[in-house]
Amino acid sequence: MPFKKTNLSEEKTFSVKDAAHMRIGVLVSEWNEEVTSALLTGALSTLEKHGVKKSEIFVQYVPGSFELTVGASLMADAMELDAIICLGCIIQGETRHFEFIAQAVANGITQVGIQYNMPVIFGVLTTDNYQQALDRCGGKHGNKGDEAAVTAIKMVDLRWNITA
Ligand code: DLZ
Repeated sequence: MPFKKTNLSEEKTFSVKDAAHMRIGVLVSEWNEEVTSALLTGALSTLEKHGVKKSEIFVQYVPGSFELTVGASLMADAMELDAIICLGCIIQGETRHFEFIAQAVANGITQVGIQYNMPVIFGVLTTDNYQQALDRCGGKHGNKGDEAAVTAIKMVDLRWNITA
């Protein structure tokens, strides 16, 4: 059943498939570490809540969100994974860095997914300020790490069960 909610942290358990046999990579940007570590906490607890074994979750770090693309490509190449969740936090500043990085990461993650025919999930916050980021990593707007984990499970299920 399609869902209309904008906050997937509240996604009901019954609509997410059992993820017991999934192998999931989680790639975390160290930039804005307070936020990305909270996204990671959310993603890990949601993966485990839906049955992914701790031993089948592989966490790696990259320096900044810009490196998520190559990091995801390296992970996809080196490991037998069913999906990769990319977690990052890009905050609008005075420079145009924000737009360059956000655009590059969105495009890059999409390309890695297509290249490896694997769900590569965009769990990257792109916010105007730090408070908005805090609101989305366990604050009043939920935890987007949870949402990225739910999305990964749903996409692996699609990958495994898609029929012509
Ligand atoms: C350089 C930079 C800036 C200005 N801002 C952010 C940010 O808000 N979030 C983030 O994840 N990374 C940022 N970076 C670092 C870049 O992602 C990248 O690590 C460097 O440009 C080196 O390639």
